[in-house]
Formats: sequence, structure tokens, C-alpha cells
Amino acid sequence: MKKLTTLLISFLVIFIVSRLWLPSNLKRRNILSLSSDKDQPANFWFKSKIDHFNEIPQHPLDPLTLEEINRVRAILFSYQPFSSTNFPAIHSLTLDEPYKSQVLGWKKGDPIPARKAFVIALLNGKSHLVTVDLGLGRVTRHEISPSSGYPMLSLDDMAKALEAAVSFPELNQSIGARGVAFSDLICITPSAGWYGPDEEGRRVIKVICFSSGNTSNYFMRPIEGLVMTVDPDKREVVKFTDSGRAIPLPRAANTDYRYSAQEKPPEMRPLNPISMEQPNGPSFSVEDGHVVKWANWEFHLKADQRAGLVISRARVWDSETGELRNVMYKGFASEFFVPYMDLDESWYFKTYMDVGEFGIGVAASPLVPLNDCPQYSYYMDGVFVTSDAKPYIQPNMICIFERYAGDIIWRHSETLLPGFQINEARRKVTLVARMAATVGNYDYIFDWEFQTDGLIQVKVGLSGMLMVKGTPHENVETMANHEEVSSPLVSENLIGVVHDHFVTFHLDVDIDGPNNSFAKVNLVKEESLPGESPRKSYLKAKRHIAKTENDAKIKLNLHNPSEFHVVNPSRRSRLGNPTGYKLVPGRTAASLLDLFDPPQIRSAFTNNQIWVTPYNRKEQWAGGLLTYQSKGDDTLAAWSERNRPIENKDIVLWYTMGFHHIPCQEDFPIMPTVTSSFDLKPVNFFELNPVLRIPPAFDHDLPVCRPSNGNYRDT
Ligand SMILES: *[C@@H]1O[C@H](CO)[C@@H](O)[C@H](O)[C@H]1NC(C)=O
Ligand SMILES: *[C@@H]1O[C@H](CO)[C@@H](O)[C@H](O)[C@H]1NC(C)=O
Ligand SMILES: *[C@@H]1O[C@H](CO)[C@@H](O)[C@H](O)[C@H]1NC(C)=O
Ligand SMILES: [Cu+2]
Repeated sequence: MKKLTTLLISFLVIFIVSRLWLPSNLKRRNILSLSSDKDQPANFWFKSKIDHFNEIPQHPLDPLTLEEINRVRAILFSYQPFSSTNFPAIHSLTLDEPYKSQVLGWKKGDPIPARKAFVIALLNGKSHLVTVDLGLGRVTRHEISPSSGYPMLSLDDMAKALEAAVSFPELNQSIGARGVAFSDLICITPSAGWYGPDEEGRRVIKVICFSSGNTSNYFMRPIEGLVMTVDPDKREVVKFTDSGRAIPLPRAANTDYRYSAQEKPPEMRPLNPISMEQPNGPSFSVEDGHVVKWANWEFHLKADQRAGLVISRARVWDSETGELRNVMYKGFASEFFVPYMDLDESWYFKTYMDVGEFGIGVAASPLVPLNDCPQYSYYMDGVFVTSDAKPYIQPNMICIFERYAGDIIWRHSETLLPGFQINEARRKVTLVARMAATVGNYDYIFDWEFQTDGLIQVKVGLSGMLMVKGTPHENVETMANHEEVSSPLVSENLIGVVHDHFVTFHLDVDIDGPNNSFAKVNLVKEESLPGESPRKSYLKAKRHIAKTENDAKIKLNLHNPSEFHVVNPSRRSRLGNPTGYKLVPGRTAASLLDLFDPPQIRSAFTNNQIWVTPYNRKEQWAGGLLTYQSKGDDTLAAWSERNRPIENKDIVLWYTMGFHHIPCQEDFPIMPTVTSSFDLKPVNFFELNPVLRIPPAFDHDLPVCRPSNGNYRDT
């Protein structure tokens, strides 16, 4: 049993990477200090990092505080339908955000609207949706969800599934037959997906295992072909399969990624110390705990157990009109879809929807100063809830910092003017809000980057470990048809299984107010008339306003290019153009799975790269509120079948970023980060270049600022 406990603990630490510093532990930590690292310069520019014990919500969108969560817990415990002997498992407990009109009408100094909590609780297999009004001190709404699917798994569910799995006698025999010591066994709990009636009426979790013998990177040592299906509620192994005893355990050599475990010197000449200078401190402030102000931007930032990082009320200052103008009411990663392309019994189900199945805020790791985020970063915690409704702190899970990467925001040189030359250039400085979630083997880095020219760039970086498959092969030469094998060999006895990553963003863009339209600006080839021009063809930009949802279901296509504008038809620039922002897709990918493949039905929100829906408070999660084992009846695709009107309405834009991932040797043993992004960019929003009058940088601005002589100093 002690081994089991150790195993569970190591699982909880390594797989979930959520260090549960519960309130009792918190008291021992000085949570007022900004950074746990004593070598860090004090971030004295920030008046306060939140004191979670005395926190009072300051803004209608502020997350529930420790105190509020404790009160919700007390209310739930005394709520008749949930007797203390039959208390449900709490799978989500978050702020029930006030109505949008209330938030839009609120100004600093006004009393904040009634504080409510939205709770998803699981009791006897039923998902209860409960609203608790903190002002009234009671439950004000309680219904049982009619849709398919279960709430996000809790840490408790995973622990129960693991406990059942590791005490299953066949597991012991299987690993014994392969020479894996019980003490080296590490098991994880991937979600089961949904594959039909066998899995009906009960929750199931898969359990797969690895060996941590001689490496911390057990993901590179899979016990191939071994998979268990576990019912966490009954704590019972429903199915056990071991089809991989002939597949050797891949070797441990070269798998460790920790600096302390490296046996050879670094690959290249070391770099001299490098950083960005901010001698007067950063230029942003975080007010009342969550309101970030920087240059021309202001927005509300918070951590969310499910979505990770949420940006709300993003507004940009317009110096021409002297207004703080609305750009986006709310933006966050709504769902993931990560299907692996392998039909084996131990692989087919790997079609993860991590946001709704696990929560990427729960999975967010504390950011590492100087390596995850630069100097002068401000760190924000998450206040989350355990399955028995107790609050806990997810420390330093978001960082905010200014970025100067040596880039240029605009420039021009002029030599033709008589008697003088012009060389004008301006630096590009931006503000980043960052989070990194470790979802099992993978790490997802999210950046929301705000630029002074009004552009918002949303970036997702993928790093961490491949999900690899054991194979008897050590070289492609021994693999029959190796040019056609479904997945590449990435190391001896290891295949990097081909897979996709999709990240679907909810973007409630409100350009100068909620009522907006979506315009496709199509680039269309026109042909010249005979004799009209030496040219045969040219392009015209033709604007088409989408009337209903079906007009705005977009599949990207290089040969039929369009721009995608969100415009406010009732607000015009001085030239009469409607003010707008455009969504600029970056490198992306589409899902190629069959539309009727079960995982694709559940993740039908990836059928298009762009969707536009009318705003509906209930439509936040593209894969449905209850995602786990869902059948796809509550997805963005299902809502959007109604083909509702979207012209001059409060609309929400959904964008899916995609990656096809064909692994290669460089992805072993840990992947260098692969990044994709999209932009929200102003179009006729400002009257002219909004950064025309920003000053250039001068030598005297910085303490050390000499151009390098190009000689490497080996210190
Ligand atoms: C598994 O086998 C080991 C010995 O190899 C033994 O110590 C352990 O108790 C067994 N565990 C279970 C759950 O059967
Ligand atoms: C760890 O390495 C040692 C020495 O090479 C070897 O004897 C042992 O079998 C290895 N253990 C595992 C679990 O690979
Ligand atoms: C938005 O349009 C609706 C009609 O669709 C109207 O009732 C509402 O007043 C408008 N809101 C604003 C802020 O203009
Ligand atoms: Cu990948």
C-alpha cells in the first residue's frame, strides 16, 4: 500500500503538475512576495499581489475568492437535496458571470453586481447544474443536465481509477512478464472518448502505464499494448488488454531532459548573459488584482480552472477621439481536440478534448522565473476548487511582461530629398499575458500579445513529450514498407504516432459595442476585356456581409482567399468606412477525419476553421458544457445548425488553430517548441496609423547601450 501511495503521489505531481498548495500550507508561505526565487530583483513597481485571505472582489468579472468559495461550500453543505452523507463530487465551481449588459454598464466605483457561483456537481451519475447566490446565501437554480457527457474529471477520479488499475492482479503479471519492477511503474489516465453503447451509463477512464526505471522521462518508456478501462465510480477494471508482450521496453538512455541529468556538454558555444533592460521598471500596472493597463490597452485578466487564461473587456485608447474603445468582451481557449492516428486497441481512443475533459487551468504549472517568463514579469495565481469544494491556490500560473525582441514597428529611409536624409524607425514593444499548461505528456504555452498599433496576437506553442508507441524495430530498414509506415521511428524501439492538435478559441469581439456584423472580403479574379490592358487579370476585393450562421462557416482555402472582418455598421470612420477588426489566420490545419467518425462528431467544432454565432451566455464551450464521454449533442456545430441571424447583432467569432504533427527525431526526448498564432488586427478602426507619434529610442534612455563590435567575448 505504501508503494501504491507513492505511486499515486508521484502520478499526481508528475501528470497533473498542479501543486496543490491548500490553504493550510498557504499560511506558511508569504504569499505577498512576488516570487519564490530569492535571487529575483524585487518587483517593487507593483503595489500588491493579491492577498488571497483578505481578497475582496473589485470587478464584476473577478474570480471567486477563497472566502467566497468557502461560503459556497457551506451553502452547498446545508442545502437539503445534498445531504452531508450524500454530498456530490464538485467538478466545477466558478463565478457565474453577471449578464453582459450589467458588466458593460459597470464603472469603477459602482457596487459590483450580485456574486453568484455556478457549480457542476456529480451525484449518482447525474450532472447537477447549480447556481448559488452569495448575496442571498442560497441556491437559486438547480437542474439536472439533459445533455450527454459528464463534467471534467477531478483529481479524485483519476486517483480512484489509478488505485483500481494498479491493484488489478493481471497488471502485476503483465509487468512482471516484461521485467518491469512494480516500483518503476507509472500510470496515467487518458480520457476514454466515446465509442458507443458499451460505454453507456457509466463513466470510464483508460489507464496506460510506463516505466520510470533509470529516467524521469517515463513517457519514452511505454509498456506497449497494455491498456485498462476503469470505472472510477465503482473503482473497477472493466476491461484489461495486453497485446504487447513481444514489444521491448524502449531504452532509458538519452531520454532525460533535466539539466542535472545531462552527461555530455552542451552542443554549442555558451551564450553570454542576455536580458531586456527596463531601468525604470515596466510600463504596465495591474490594478485591483486583475485589471491590466499598459500603453494604450486596458483589459481584465483572470485564471480559470477549465479555460486557463481568460481575457475580458479588452479596450484600446484612441488618441484621436479620446476614448477607450471596445475591442473584445471575452477571449479564451474554449476546447482542444487531439486525435492520434492509430487503430490499435491501446491507441484508437486517444482523441483528447483536454479543456472539457481535464481543464487546462488545473494543468497549468507555476511559471519558472527567467526561463518561462523574463525579468520584471508579474505573476498571477489561480484560485481553484477541489472535488470536495475546498479552494486552493495554483501559484504563479499566469505571467505578464513587456516584450522587446529587437523588432521594428515601422520604418522608412529617404535619400531623394534635396540636402537631407531621413532614417526613421520605431521599436516594437508589446505586452504579453502567458500561461503554460502541462496536459499529461504535452505542454501548451498560451500567449496573448497586445501591440501598440491595436493588434492582438494569440499564440500557442507546443512542447513537452511526444506520445510514443513501442515497436520491436530499431531501424527503418527492418520495417517492411518503411516509406509508408503510418508513423515514423523517432528513436530505437519508439514510434512517434502521427496526430493533430486543434485549439478552438472563443472570441467575443465587440467592436465599438456589441452589435457587429461579419464581413467576408473575398479576393476575386477579374479578367480584362480584349484590348483593355496589357494585363489579362487582376484581383478585386468584394465585401459580403454574412446574414446567418451558415454564411460564416469558413473553410480556409488558398485558392479562394478572403479577409474576415468584424465591423460595426453603425460606427464609421471619417471616410465612411465601418470600424472593424479582422481575424488573420496563421499557419493552421483542418481535420481530415471522417465527419461521422465518433471523435469527429464530438469535436465537430473543428469542421470549419471559423464560425460566427449570435452571443448566447450558454454557448461558451465549443465541445459542450459536459464534454467527458459526450456524444456531440452540445457542440458549436450543433448550436450553429439553427442558422440564426448574425447581421448587426452581438456576435461571437470562433477560430480553430490546427497542427498536423508528423513526429521526427528532433522531437525526442523533448520537443523544441512549435508555434502557431492568429491576429486580431484593426481595419479602419483608427483614423490613421495609431503609432505615428511614438518617440524613437535614444542612447541615453538605457544604462548600457552600445552596439556590439561583433567580437565574441568568451567569459
Ligand atoms: C505485485 O507483485 C509484487 C511482486 O512482484 C508484489 O510485491 C505486490 O504486492 C503485487 N501487487 C499486487 C497488487 O498484486
Ligand atoms: C537501469 O540501469 C541499470 C544499469 O545499466 C540496469 O542494470 C537496469 O536494468 C536498468 N533498469 C531499468 C528499469 O531499465
Ligand atoms: C443591438 O441591437 C439590438 C437589436 O438587434 C437592439 O435591441 C440593441 O439596443 C442594440 N444594442 C446596442 C448597444 O446598440
Ligand atoms: Cu504533437
